[in-house]
Amino acid sequence: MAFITIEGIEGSGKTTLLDGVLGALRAAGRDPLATREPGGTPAGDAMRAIFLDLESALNPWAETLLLNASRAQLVAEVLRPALGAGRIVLCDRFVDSTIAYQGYGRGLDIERVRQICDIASNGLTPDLTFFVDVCVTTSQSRVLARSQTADRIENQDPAFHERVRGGFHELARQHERIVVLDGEASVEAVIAAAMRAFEARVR
Ligand code: Z5A
Repeated sequence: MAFITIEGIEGSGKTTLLDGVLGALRAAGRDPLATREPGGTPAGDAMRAIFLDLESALNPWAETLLLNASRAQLVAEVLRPALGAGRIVLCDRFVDSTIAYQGYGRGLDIERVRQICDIASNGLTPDLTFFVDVCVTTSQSRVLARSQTADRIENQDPAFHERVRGGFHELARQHERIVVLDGEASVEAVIAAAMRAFEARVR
């Protein structure tokens, strides 16, 4: 049983890494579960749609509460049962994203944001977190290459994404569970570095 989260700014390669780690674990005979935030449950997916919709004029605290409503549902409906059954769970984003985006990015009081996250996560903390780090220029060129239309968060200016990236670095300095991976390296190198960290810390 292990709870592993993957963090980073948009386009950093989180989903690519998650797929790579999933494949490596399955090849090793494990049965991991993969999920993501916001979303991962029917109710959470509906909240995700509101959260990303350009028409949603969300107040930053409403945004924070919405993300954490989705999280509370995911913890109760998916994460706790899977971990209780002894599975390895990989989650694309978790509490660190809220601290980085709503705390550092939006500028909300970080202690109050953390208190809301604590209610939603209900004591669940990752055993290991991969922070896939890329610069904002790389992030934006990857996102643009994928699609010309941006969601509500992608639409923020580069300074917002710089603050978010700085927030993830600050969290990595504070928490030993967070492993910083160079997301500018090749896909294969990022996956290999993650698997080395997994074997050293989780196995
Ligand atoms: N959000 C928030 O504000 N607060 C919260 O608490 C939470 C979330 C939980 C949706 O998240 C938004 O929610 C997100 C933060 C906010 N918005 N932003 N920004 P999401 O995780 O669903 O969406 P995302 O962050 O925008 O993910 P993404 O764009 O799908 O990026 P990714 O998963 O990190 O990247 P990827 O899809 O794996 O790769 C992107 C491209 O780069 C793709 O073409 C890959 O082939 C390529 N790639 C990947 N790795 C490499 C390497 N190593 N080299 C070269 N190219 C690569």
